[in-house]
Amino acid sequence: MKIVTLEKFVAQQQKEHGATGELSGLILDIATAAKIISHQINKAGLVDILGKIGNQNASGEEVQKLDIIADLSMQEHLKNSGHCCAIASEENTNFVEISDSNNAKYVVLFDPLDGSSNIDVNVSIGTIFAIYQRDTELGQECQERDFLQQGYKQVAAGYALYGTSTMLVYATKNGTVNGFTLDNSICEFCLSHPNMQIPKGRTYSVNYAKYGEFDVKVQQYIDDCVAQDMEFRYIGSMVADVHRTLLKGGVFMYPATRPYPNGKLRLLYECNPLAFIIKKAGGAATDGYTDILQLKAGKLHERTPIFIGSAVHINRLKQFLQSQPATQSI
Ligand code: AHM
Ligand code: MG
Repeated sequence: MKIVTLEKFVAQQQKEHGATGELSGLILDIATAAKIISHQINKAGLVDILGKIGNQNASGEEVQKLDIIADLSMQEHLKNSGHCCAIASEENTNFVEISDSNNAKYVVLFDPLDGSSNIDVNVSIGTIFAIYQRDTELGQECQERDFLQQGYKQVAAGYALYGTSTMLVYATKNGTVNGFTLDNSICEFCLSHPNMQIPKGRTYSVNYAKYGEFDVKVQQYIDDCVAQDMEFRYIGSMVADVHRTLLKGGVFMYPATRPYPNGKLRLLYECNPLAFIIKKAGGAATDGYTDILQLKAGKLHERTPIFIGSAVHINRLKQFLQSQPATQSI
């Protein structure tokens, strides 16, 4: 079988689109960070880097939590990339400008390790990223508005999933969604899922424990999923739940709840990039009323309710939510 490495695939895409190589370079830098994070996650149990900061390893070195290791790894590779002028991480309050890269045209937002409650229990987690062309002029200082762009303006987005195997799934604005599996023996991501398309499917995914905190219309939709004899799955890592949804279809939701009236998940770091991928694969994503990719963030850590999956299921959900004037039960 002919093996297509990520590097080769990216080079082919660059040639086809007559691109400059900057975006290709960024994607390869993110892939390198993902390989390092994957390696750290795989050995986490052995070297005791799970759990809280403050532990020391056998060499007496300070040991950091995996989400900090992931954040530092992404930061380091993007800062050295030369292809982005600023980055914003879900782990940090403010964006970081890359001083010697003022002439680079891209900004990158990322959730270094999504699924934090699953880190210590050996359940799938992942790195999510979104790439935008800056709004400010080349050579100028970056501004917050470079990051607060609507999701449909993403030039590329994707995720690395650290599961039974490590995968990188990404799409560019003009391309399809493609999945690459890490072959640890050669340390390369190899094309394993070309041109991914979301099937209709029959799975619904939600934190059932919060059912009583959802709007009555969301509850009615969930009851309908049960009545339709749909399957239920919930991993508790959005990136893994959305990956399953991409492969198997159905719907993943994190609605507004009483403690989180604007939803829990972050628009810029989690929802936009995953909505970009699902939409490119033929699916849809909404906050219940507005397409996720049309939402305009007012701040870096803005949250939103999200319903994401195959178009058939999202359309049915919207019929439930939009049938009568909204009655907020939360
Ligand atoms: P995180 O970015 O701190 O990991 O939080 C986001 C996670 C999502 O991955 C997941 O879908 C959700 O939070 C799980 O929340 P809950 O435990 O409330 O179901
Ligand atoms: Mg997250």
